[in-house]
Amino acid sequence: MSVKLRRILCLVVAAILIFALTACAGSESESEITTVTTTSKQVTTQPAVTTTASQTTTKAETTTQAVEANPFEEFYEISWIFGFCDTYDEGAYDELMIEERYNIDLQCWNISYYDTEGLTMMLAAGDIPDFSNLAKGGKAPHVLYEEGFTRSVPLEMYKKYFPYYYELMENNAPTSFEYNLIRGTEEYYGISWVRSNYKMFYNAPLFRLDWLENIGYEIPKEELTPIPLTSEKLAKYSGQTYITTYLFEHEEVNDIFRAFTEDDPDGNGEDDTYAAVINPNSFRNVWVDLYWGQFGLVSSEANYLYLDELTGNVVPWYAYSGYKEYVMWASDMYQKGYMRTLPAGTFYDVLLATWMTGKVGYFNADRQYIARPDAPDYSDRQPPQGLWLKGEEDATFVMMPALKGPGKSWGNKRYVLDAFIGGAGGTTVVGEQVSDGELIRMLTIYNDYNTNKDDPWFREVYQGVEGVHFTWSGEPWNSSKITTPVENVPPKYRRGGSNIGVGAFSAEPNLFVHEAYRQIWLYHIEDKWVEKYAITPHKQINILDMGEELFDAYNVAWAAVSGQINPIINDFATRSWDGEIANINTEWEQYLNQLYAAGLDDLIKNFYENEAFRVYTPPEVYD
Ligand SMILES: [Ca+2]
Ligand SMILES: [Ca+2]
Repeated sequence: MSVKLRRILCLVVAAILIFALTACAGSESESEITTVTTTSKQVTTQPAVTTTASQTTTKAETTTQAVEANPFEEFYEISWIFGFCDTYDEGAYDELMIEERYNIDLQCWNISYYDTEGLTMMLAAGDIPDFSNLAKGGKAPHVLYEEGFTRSVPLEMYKKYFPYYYELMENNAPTSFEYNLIRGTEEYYGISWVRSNYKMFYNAPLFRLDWLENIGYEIPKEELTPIPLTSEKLAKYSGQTYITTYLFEHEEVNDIFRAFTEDDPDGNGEDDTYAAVINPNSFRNVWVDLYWGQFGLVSSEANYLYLDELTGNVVPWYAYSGYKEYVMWASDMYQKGYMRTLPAGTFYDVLLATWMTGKVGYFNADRQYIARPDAPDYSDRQPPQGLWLKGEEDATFVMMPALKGPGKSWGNKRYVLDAFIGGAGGTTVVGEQVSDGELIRMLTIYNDYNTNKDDPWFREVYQGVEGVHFTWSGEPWNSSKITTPVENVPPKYRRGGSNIGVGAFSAEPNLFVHEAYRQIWLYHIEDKWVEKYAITPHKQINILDMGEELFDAYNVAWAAVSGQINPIINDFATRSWDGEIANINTEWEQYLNQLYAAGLDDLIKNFYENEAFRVYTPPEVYD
C-alpha cells in the first residue's frame, strides 16, 4: 500500500475495516469453505485402497488412458492445512473418494489456518505441510521460500499439468505471471490464488420500486426480471425484487431523489421520507462508489489514476475533472435535503439501521446480501429482506447495474481489478519436502476439479450427494442448494476432505449459494455488465505496474509533498460540501493550480506519466 493511500484514507480506516470484514464474509461463501465440526484428533495414516480397475470404471472418458501408463502409479502421502483443520477427522467420505482415485493418502494437520499461535509454533519447529495456505503463519511466501520451508513451482508445470490455470494466466497477463514470481526465473514462490470477483461489482443501485410507481416513474414491464426466492425464510417474498438493465437518465435520478423526498412516495400523507444516505465529500469508501461512479471515478480506491480529458494529464481522483462534478452534485443533493448524512456512530451499523427505518427510497446495496437468506447478523439488516422482515411485507425493489451520469464515463466499481492475487493471504505454498511427482499429482487434482464440474464423480466429491448433503431449491444443477445441517448428515457421509484448497484457483463463481446470488451473477455475465459499466483506471499505483524502484521512489516523493497537498484537498472538499463555492470552474482552476504548485506537477511528470509505469490492462472477463 502506498504512503499516499495510507495518509489520505486515515479518516475512513474504520469503514475500510468493515468493508474488509464484509468482503471476507462474502468471499468465504464463494470459495465454499467447509466447516468440519468433529472434535476427535485422529492422525492415523490409512493405506490407500486404490486399484487401477476402479479408476477406469469410475470415469467413462478415461478409456483412452487405460492403455497408457497409469499416471497415478506412484503412491503419495499428502499433508495439508486449509480452513478449520483443527477439528478435522481423517477418513471423511469425500477424502476417501479422492484418495482412491488419485492413489494418495491425504493427511490433514490438525491446526486451524486461523490459529496464528499454532502455525507460528509449527514453523518454529521447522515443520510445514505439503500444501497449505499460511495467511496467519506470520511469513510471506517469499520469506518461507528464502528460509527453506517451501519449494518453488515451475511455470512449465502449470502449462503441462494445470492447463486450466495456465490459460487463466494467459488471459490475465501481465500481472498473472508476476504474482509470486521469483525474479529472474520462471518459477514461483507458491501458487497464486484466483478470485471470481473480478467479473463482478461490489455494490448495486437498489430502488424502492413501489415508491417509483407511486411518483410516476414506471420501468417497462418487459425490462423487469423478477428474482425468484426459494428458501423457507424468504420464499413468501419471491418475485418482489427485480433486476433490470434499464437505466434512468442522470436528470431523472435527480428528479426521483426530489420526489422521494417531497412527493410522499410511501403514501402515508406525511412528509417523512427522503431519497438516500450521503456522506461529506471528505468521506471515501466503497459504500459511496456508486455516487462517484456517475462521474467516472471511484471513491474507495486512492491508487486508481485517470486520464483527464480536460488537462490531458494522468491524475489521481482529487485532480480529476469527474471529482469536480461529483462534489457539486453531492453538495446540491445534500443542501436540498434529498440526501442526508447519518447520525453519530459506527458507519456501517448506522447506515444499515437508517436504511431499515423504511424512510429511505434508494440504497447502494451490497450485491452479495441482496435477498440472502442465511448469515442473519448481516443479511437481516440489509435491503430488501431486512425491510420485509421488519414488516414492510409488500415493499418491492429493483436493482440496476449502475447510476448513469451526465457524461459518458459513468459506471460501477469492479470488485477487484485483477483475477490473480498473491501474498500470504492469497497463495498456496508447497513444502520443500514435496517431490515433483507429488506436486504434479496435486496440480492434476486442481485441474480436474476445474475442468470436470459437470461430471457425476466430481459433483459427488465436491458438491455432495443430493438428499444426503443437500436438496435443490429448484431444478437440479440449475438452482441453488439447500444444505443439510452437518448434524443431520449420517456419519458415513461426513464430508471435509474435498476442502484441500481446490477452489482457490477457480475463476467461476459458486452459483449454488442462494437464489438471488445466483440470478444476479447470471445476469451480470449474460448482459456483460462489467464490460459495459466497469470504471477502469488508466493506471493503478502498485509495485507490479510501477516496478519496485519507481514504486519506492514514488513513496518517498509522496511523503515529501503530501503535507502540502492534503490540506488543499481537504479544504476544497469541505468548502464544496458546505456550498461555499460560487463559480465552480474558476475555483476548480485555482484548486488545480494550488495542487500542481504544491508538488502534484512533479508527481505527474516523474511518476504518473512515467513511461516505465505501465497502463492498466483489464483482465478477460468473458470467455
Ligand atoms: Ca487420509
Ligand atoms: Ca410519507
